[in-house]
Amino acid sequence: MIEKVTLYLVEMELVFPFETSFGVEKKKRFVLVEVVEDGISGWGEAPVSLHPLYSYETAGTAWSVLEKSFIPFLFKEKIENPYEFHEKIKKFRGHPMAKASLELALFDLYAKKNKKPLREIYGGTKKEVEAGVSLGIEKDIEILFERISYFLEKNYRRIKLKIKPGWDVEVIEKVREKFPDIALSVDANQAYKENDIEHLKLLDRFNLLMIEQPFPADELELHRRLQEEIETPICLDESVCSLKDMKRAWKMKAMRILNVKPGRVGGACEVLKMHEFALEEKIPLWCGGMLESGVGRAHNLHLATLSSFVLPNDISENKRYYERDITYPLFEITSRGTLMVPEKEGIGVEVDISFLEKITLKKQSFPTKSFT
Ligand code: OSB
Ligand code: MG
Repeated sequence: MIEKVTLYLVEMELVFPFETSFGVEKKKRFVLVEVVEDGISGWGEAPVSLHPLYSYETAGTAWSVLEKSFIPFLFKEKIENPYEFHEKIKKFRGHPMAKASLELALFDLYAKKNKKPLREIYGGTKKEVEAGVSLGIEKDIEILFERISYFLEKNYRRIKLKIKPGWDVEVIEKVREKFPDIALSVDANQAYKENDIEHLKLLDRFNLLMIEQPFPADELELHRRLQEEIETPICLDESVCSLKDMKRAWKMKAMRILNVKPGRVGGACEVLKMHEFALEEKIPLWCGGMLESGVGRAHNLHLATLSSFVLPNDISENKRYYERDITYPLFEITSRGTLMVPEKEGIGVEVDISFLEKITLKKQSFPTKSFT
């Protein structure tokens, strides 16, 4: 039985500002969850953003529902494992990142108790995972060229560029001139509208691996219309928050590729169901990222070992995100452009508790004395 749950509100500064169609992110503020049983700690992360732009969740909303609803529920129902948690937590609406943080912490603990790496619990088959990098919008194209060159030299297998109206076709044209053969994709984070369809069709000439989430999350029909008119596969991110969403988007041909993030879909159990559907329907998956700390990234790495994850992932070295991370050993890219999946128990990386404490803005353990 779970003895203790601790929440940490953590703030970490990015090595370089990350600009998307939503705006500029300079730091990550997120909630880290630690569950303890028999002296063993399991760790999970709610990869929330500073403002409700990517989704409605923020560090504040995640902390609040964890504190007020999910953690009391876990103790009240005497939940034993992540599978049971997944089934029971469904009765609460929404808040997938908050649910995922607790579920993933339970998965880490469950794997540690079974003395297995998480990859084995999930049935993942890969020992290493293809690393890609997601690059933000820059002040000018020369800086972007430098960034791209830097990550290509480090052997990253795919470069993803953020786009928005005013930073799209011309930029991609210049990038393609300079780097004619690299694996390249773009991500608009919902920045376009119906009357941009003709403009977006111009991206079809650049041999892109995919165009990620050009339209708002609830505009499946616009994605279907664009997909019908272009060869480049459309990949969904924000639009798909469950297996049900995935089935709908696939059946109506609104996507050909899916970016999977455990936080967005409420945890690893949902990812496992989506993996099964992807195998049946031959849908290429890859694991996205939310600029996670080492905890969240380790979880992503284990999930990306599933056989339906066939494309390079948004999983990069710790150093691409943070000068100093909260876990060790660090993930380092191999000469093959991969990250090795830790073989130790659970997530397979240790949390640097003393550094974590230093960057923790707020910490609370449950049950508290006044806990009901
Ligand atoms: O849309 O994939 C996205 C980061 C924050 C929020 C949304 C997205 C991203 C990224 C970064 O693209 C991926 C990473 O963590 O490397
Ligand atoms: Mg995306």
